[in-house]
Amino acid sequence: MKVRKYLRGSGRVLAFVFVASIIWLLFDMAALRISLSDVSGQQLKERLIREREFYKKQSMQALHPRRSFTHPARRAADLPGHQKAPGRLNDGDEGQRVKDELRKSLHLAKSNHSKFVDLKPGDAAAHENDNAPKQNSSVKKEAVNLYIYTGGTTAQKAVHKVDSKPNEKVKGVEDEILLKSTESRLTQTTTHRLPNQDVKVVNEKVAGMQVKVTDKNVLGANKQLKPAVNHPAEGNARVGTLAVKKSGVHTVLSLDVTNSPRDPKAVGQFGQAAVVAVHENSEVEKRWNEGHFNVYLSEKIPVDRAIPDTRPRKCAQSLIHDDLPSTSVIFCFVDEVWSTLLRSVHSVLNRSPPNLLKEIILVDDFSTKDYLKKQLDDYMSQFPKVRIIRLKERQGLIRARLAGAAVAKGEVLTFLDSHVECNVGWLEPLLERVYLDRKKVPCPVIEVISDKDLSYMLVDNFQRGIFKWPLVFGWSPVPADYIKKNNMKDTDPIKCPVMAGGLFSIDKKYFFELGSYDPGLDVWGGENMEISFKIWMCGGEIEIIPCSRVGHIFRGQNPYKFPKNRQKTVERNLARVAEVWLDEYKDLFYGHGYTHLLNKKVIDIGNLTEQIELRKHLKCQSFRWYLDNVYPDMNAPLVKADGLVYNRGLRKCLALQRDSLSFETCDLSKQSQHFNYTWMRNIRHRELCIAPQVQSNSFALQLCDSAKNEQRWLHKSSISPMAEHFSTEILRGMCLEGKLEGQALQLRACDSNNLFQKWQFTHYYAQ
Ligand code: LR7
Ligand code: MN
Repeated sequence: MKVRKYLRGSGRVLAFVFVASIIWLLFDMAALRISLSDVSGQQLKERLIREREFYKKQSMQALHPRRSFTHPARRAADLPGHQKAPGRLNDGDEGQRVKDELRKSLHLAKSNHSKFVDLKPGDAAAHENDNAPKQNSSVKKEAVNLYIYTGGTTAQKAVHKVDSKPNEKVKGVEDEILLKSTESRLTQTTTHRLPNQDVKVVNEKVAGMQVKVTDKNVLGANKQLKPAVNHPAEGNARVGTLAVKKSGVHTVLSLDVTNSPRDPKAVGQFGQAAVVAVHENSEVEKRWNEGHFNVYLSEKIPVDRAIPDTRPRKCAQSLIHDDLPSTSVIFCFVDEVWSTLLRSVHSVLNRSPPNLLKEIILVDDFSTKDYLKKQLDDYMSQFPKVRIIRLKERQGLIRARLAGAAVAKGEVLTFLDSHVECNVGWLEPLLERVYLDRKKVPCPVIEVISDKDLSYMLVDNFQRGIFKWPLVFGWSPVPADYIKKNNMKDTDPIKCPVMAGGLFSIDKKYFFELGSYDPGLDVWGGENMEISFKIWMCGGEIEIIPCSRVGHIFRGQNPYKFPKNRQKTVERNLARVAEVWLDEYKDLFYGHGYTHLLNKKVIDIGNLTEQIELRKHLKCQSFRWYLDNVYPDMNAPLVKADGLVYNRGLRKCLALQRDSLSFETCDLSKQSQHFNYTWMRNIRHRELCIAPQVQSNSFALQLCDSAKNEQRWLHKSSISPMAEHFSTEILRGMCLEGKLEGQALQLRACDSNNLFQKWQFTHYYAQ
């Protein structure tokens, strides 16, 4: 009765809640038991496999990124039947129409050429001004200041602007700068008749050479005095200089000085693909190895040929400070081909504002070719700005660059390879960045000059230099979400984790403050990694500047000899870089195929004390900081796998207690069961590593030593039936097998079916 009383009214509700809670609690406990019991046995195995699959997928994605690792422009050109160079002209039908018109007027419509070059609308004015056929032009001499006639940003706009203001002249800031830097000038005004317009080009004589200024966008530009090249957040302020000078700005100079008239029919003119007649093929082949590119064809191309202005459209409107620092351009070379060396030098002389070009230093790294001696001296003697330095023995490009830097008089050093063509307006945007912050190290966009037909190819926008393990340089697109999030324009500087190496400007004082290059690096290779890590980790920045573009001949092979073995030289350089800069991440370098470098008997990487001291002295950040802040999308797990080591046959996990190994019921909470599978392929528990003991067919526990081959075990190195085994590297065919009695491990002949030889880590981070 009493019970019934309590179950009346609200008591009934309370009782119901009470009973329900008890049922719920019982379910919960059952679930808990299930989850506890799955720690050991078959269910753990399944979980491990699931985890492994997940990490396998992740690491496969990392190992085989969708994008190939070649230069973006090469990729475009090499694709069979490729019709359109990527990422340039996206303006739909209108863009296509303008492009067709351009091709017609620029004689670029050759079907084979369209494979490589995709012009953008903004190129129109520059090309027409610069290179238009001269037959309809009337030339008259005028002793006047430099007048710059505006075009526009597209062919269309150019037509309208010129039509509506046919005679307007704008005397820009450019004039003043040019006038400051030149004494006597003779000006010619040339009118080129183009299909719909008259475009005037002013030709000037400066120190005996013709100057053509083909600025497309000067009209009105002087009114908006705001440097357009700047990164949006950075505004106009200079960083790292004591006094912020008040300075005017001018529109970037689209200078192109050349012997006029330029022969429009010349081979390779305007960066076009040049074709060699069939009967000349044997000649091409014969001369190929002189430079590992088409040396024969290169000789036929004018040393001062025009190339298409491939800058993003807005670049021609960029504003540049009037008081930029001057630069020494340094070319190092060894046995460089005559025509390409000259074309490199001419491209700098012809397309750099004279007031900013302090000098060109040619560092001859003990070349063996005769033409690079007196003949080169004689040729260069016509150009007072060119100096030649000859090294008395072969130093390699790193020490050759240092020799150039040591004598340079400019405030900024600009390094270039000796087979390049600097494009219109290439220099000012680089120097502008150094001017804004002396710790910025700007690189031009490196475009591709074909090694086969010497055509000039533009490259994708938004590319940056990166590395993959083991410190292999490559190009990779800036992630799309980053572009979107930062609202990046195609003219904005691109932060670049690693520079390609050959083409960059750097404040001279800053270069030496950073300790320049490690002079212990030999001949070629790795110095780009070294300087990149050094710059980023010690307070600087590397940027790619889309408004500065330089073509480079990419060669299949180095055309010069290495004093020692090429591979060994590069490996040694990289090991020096890894030892000084990578901290604990150097394991990833060695673990990707370079473990042999850890053996001091095999390779002597030289003394690193000075480099390590330098890093301390500069108070540089850690490599971890670099990965987190500069290259966060890099996959860099410190070990290949870790967690429990589960034996499939025993269904138990390996445990290390008081220096002995045993098997226990798997338990993630027990530290004694936690092992790492390292990049050195060690099975490691804290400081101890497992090694085979061959005589007793057993194992030994040793202090880990990354140089010791015997501590290396292959595991998951292939997808063969042996993938889950631990097979010893020093004794192929022998595997670790788990057993319960006596010694926990024995060394047995590998057997793909033996479950006691199959092992699983809890987590896999890399294959
Ligand atoms: O012993 C040498 N002495 C030299 O003076 C070896 C080379 N050199 C000169 C050589 O004549 C050339 O002018 O150094 C320059 C660079 O040598 P390349 O052209 O053989 O090098 P590369 O273009 O194949 O290689 C790239 O990586 C190198 C790694 O050490 C250098 O950093 C190169 O400067 C660099 N080139 C570029 O960055 C251009 C773009 C390539 C890409 C990607
Ligand atoms: Mn090169």
